Amino acid sequence: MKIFQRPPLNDVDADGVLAEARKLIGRKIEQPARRAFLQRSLTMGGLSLLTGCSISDNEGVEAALTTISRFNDHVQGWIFDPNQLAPTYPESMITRPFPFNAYYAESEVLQIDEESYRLELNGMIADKRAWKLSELRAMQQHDQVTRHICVEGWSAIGKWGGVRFADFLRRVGADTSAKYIGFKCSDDYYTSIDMPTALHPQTLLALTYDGQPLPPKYGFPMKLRMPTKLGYKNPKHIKAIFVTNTYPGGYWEDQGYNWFGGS
Ligand SMILES: Nc1nc2c(c(=O)[nH]1)N[C@H]1C(S)=C(S)[C@@H](COP(=O)(O)O)O[C@H]1N2
Ligand SMILES: [Mo]
Repeated sequence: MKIFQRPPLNDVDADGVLAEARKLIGRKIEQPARRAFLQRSLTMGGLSLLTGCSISDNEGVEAALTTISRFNDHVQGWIFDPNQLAPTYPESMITRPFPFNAYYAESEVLQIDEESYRLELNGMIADKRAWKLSELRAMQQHDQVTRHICVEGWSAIGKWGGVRFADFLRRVGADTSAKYIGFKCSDDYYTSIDMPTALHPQTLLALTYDGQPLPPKYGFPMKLRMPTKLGYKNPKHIKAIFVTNTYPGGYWEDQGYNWFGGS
């Protein structure tokens, strides 16, 4: 499991790092509420958590800034803008092999049984009947080739296919005036997202990777794929989805990662 240390503030040029971060991240933050939120959350520890880098030495500061600059170059054009679509790419640009990441090693990836699997629904949803995988496969499927960005400093292009999450939410009668959608995963990971992102046309309940059923390491039987959000916001091995007005947090979010984590 990865643990990010909070460095002592006097070891680093805190003002310099924060000024740079605000310049890079802050530029796209138009809404006053979000600006206030980021100003509150972008503390020194928060910066190291956001970047996943130790900033207790010069090398760490360099790495943190490189990560933020990379965000600036590749991401800032769209990831912090809720009104834009994330870019899509030709299949020739797919990263092979696509990286695996989780809070544990690849050898510990769960093997979920397809026959007994049921997707559970809870909270502000009219029809809470559990779903079989075959029923989800019978809904209209969409494919997209998008970039996944992990705060550990890598990004990769992949192809995911599945049901538009907005279609699914409407089908089950989710209350789309609610604030949050929460996800519980079979590996005890958990996260939550805002309703506008849940309804975003590129948000997919992904059942396939590169045209094949989602392999275990990429989250079988399903993951939520959001090209407008950072990697840790994309839950794999989803076992339950709930709609709520009570802030559900998340595995990394509860350890200081930015909750919004994207557009
Ligand atoms: N269930 C679950 N989902 C998860 C994680 C996890 O540990 N467990 N890690 C997150 C992080 S930090 C990343 S970068 C991506 C990695 O997805 P990949 O293995 O398809 O690259 O999954 C995200 N979703
Ligand atoms: Mo990640």
